[in-house]
Amino acid sequence: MYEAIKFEIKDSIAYVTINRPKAMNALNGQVLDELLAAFAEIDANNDLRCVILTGEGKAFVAGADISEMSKMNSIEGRDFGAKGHSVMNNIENCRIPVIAAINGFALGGGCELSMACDIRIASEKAKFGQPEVNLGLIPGFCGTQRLARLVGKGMAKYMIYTADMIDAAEAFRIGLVQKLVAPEELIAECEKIAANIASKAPIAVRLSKDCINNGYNADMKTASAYEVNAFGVPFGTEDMVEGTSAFLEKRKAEFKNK
Ligand code: CO8
Repeated sequence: MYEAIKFEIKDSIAYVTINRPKAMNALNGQVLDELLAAFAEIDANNDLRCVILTGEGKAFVAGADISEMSKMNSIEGRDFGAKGHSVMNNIENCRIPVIAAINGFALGGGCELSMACDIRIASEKAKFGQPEVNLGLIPGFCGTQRLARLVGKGMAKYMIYTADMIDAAEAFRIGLVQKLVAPEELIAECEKIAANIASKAPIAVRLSKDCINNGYNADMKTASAYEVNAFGVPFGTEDMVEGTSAFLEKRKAEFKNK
């Protein structure tokens, strides 16, 4: 069913791997369609707890497919941009956390894809950049917005106007990635983080994600009201009873997503 991506489930973790290594995993229409399908499957599967998104070979994703874009007119370009936005929004709003395991180049649409994920863990060999102005384009998968929100307006403008590539250490320094690891340890480290998240109360993780995503762009009063309401939701759930009882009984909680 999937050709341009690989989609696997092990235990409660979904693995999505962009699989066009000969084209540096460039995002063409087919990859975007398959990502939409995979994340719809993930959202419909109540047994999953975390997603690891990575790229096959030496790139995470080296951007949108330049060859495909070079033939588009402005309406097709707009439609392609809209599809990219749907993918990024579906990942950002996925019911469960999504970890980007950044194994190599994360450029243009690839950097934007990583920014739609909840957490970015990078190989020490990864490279980041928004090189669109080199091509007469602008970041079109919401990079102008997400990059500025993640690293601040000044650094986002510097990266986008100059198109300079930055290395993994610099990406870590500016807060674009949360952790750097040796290349051979990347997936194992992401699995460790995913397993840790999977051991927590799923409803609480989901509500926390909701609050951060929905509150981040709202004013403090609205965001605070959102959190107050979300805080009330888990009261009385089986998992809240289990979590609080386990603490009081000095044992490890076993959550059921109920
Ligand atoms: N699209 C299509 N093909 C690509 C892309 C890409 N983004 N990146 C690499 N490839 C292909 C190359 O053409 C090459 O193909 P072939 O073997 O057939 O010649 C193959 O992948 C291997 O690439 P290189 O030989 O260039 O490998 P290097 O190791 O020398 O260099 C780089 C790797 C640095 C990653 C280099 O390939 C590169 O600079 N790639 C382009 C990076 C780039 O400019 N990305 C931004 C693209 S624009 C974008 O992402 C816009 C997002 C928003 C879209 C909104 C739509 C409206």
